[in-house]
Amino acid sequence: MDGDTPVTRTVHAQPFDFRFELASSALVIIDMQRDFIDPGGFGASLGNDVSLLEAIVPACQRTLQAWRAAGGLVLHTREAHRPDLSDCPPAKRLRGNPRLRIGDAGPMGRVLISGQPGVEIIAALAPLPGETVVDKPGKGMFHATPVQEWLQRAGIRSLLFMGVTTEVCVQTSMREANDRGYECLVLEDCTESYFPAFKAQALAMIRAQGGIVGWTAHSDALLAALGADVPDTI
Ligand code: C5J
Repeated sequence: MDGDTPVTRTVHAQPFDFRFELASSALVIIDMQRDFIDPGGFGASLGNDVSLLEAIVPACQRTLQAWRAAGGLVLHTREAHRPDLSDCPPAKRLRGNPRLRIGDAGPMGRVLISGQPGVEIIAALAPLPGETVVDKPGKGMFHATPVQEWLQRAGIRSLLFMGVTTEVCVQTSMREANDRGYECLVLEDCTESYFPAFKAQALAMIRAQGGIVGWTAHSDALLAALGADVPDTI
């Protein structure tokens, strides 16, 4: 922890340096769940190349370890609905892939339903006892969840994002957070899309116009700001 005197940390980011204090920051890990990432899950069964998403796991793991070692707060989200689908509007369900919709029986249980194996966070990033896990029925993490109250209670002002997919749940959550006044940084090598061009464009949009939605940075820059060991790529 920062101790009695808050220490301001500086991450070399785009479009300019991102400053935060550990005690008023949370690392938000969006939807790193088995159905999106594991071979043999829902994402793979729809023909997506999940190896793209799997590839960010080591960087996420390293960043999470460094963040935990520094004493930072962690919030995990999962995209998940109630078993009776009462929180899944038809507009969302019916626009999904007709071959496998939310609530259907998929390769890892019912697709995007709380409590099903496919909704579990992958083992490499499993939450520790005491870390908060929020099931969110929307793409954004504030819609129909207690996230805003949780962040306010914890005195959080800055959010650092990892997870999938960049242009859907990560970007939506970040935009919602930005509108609520949080300072948001997305870690470029800790987020991914099934469509690399969408990831590149989402990151470009976030940091455009002087950081219209927030900042982006490589995780090595965060590790350096935390005083953690940085691989020799920076
Ligand atoms: C997430 C999705 N988590 N792409 N969901 O981004 O539908």
